[in-house]
Amino acid sequence: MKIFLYHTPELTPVQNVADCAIAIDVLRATTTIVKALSVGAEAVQVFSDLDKLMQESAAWAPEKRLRAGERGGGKVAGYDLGNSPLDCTSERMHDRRLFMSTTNGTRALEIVQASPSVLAAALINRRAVVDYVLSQRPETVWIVGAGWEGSFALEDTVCAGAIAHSLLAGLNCTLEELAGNDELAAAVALYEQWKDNLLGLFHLASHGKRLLRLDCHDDLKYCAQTDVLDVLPIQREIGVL
Ligand code: 3SL
Repeated sequence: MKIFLYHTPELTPVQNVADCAIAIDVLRATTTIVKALSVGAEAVQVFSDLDKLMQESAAWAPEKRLRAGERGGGKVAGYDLGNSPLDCTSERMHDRRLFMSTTNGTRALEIVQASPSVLAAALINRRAVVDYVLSQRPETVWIVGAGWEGSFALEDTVCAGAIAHSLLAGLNCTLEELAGNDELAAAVALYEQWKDNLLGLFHLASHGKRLLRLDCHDDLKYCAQTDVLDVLPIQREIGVL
């Protein structure tokens, strides 16, 4: 198995597909997807484009859908939700499809949607993602970080490192054998340095700071937890997890 890490959708080579693609937006889109599914959402359908989301979700009965829209960290006017995992309660989500568009995270999922196997990963479901990869043993795995508007993000990179760190143990192989590119090796080193203080790393991260300015302290704490939900968001049709 070889794992390649691409820090942003823009850096992901779209002319190829990997056997398995893992999209990460720890702050906060993939954390929110995992949380929504854990409390009974029927599915999460992702869109980079808000107009397309509105068109497709209009075909669903209002009591069977929720619309989540985030731009710049805030809720888009007219949507039911923004992008906080803490808003995903079972009362709201149960048996409803979550139609979701965020600034970067849903773009990361879209860029890899042609892969035969597409997963959404965050720290909270790291173990479930690792167990799936270990059970399937794909030859090539791409991890795609959402980043922020084309730039590197610490929180997505450390999550990629957490996944690779756990796969190294599960496969009993060396980093040299597993790493497909330098980015993956650097992500493992980042995780090893910060694994006991992930919240501290989020406070250092530019997107963490952006969310703190928006008073999202509890979101940061929630997103910094590791292996707390046994949920595997996996694409079952294009754009639907
Ligand atoms: O960029 C995104 O997709 C979002 O996750 C950003 S935010 O955490 O909602 O600000």
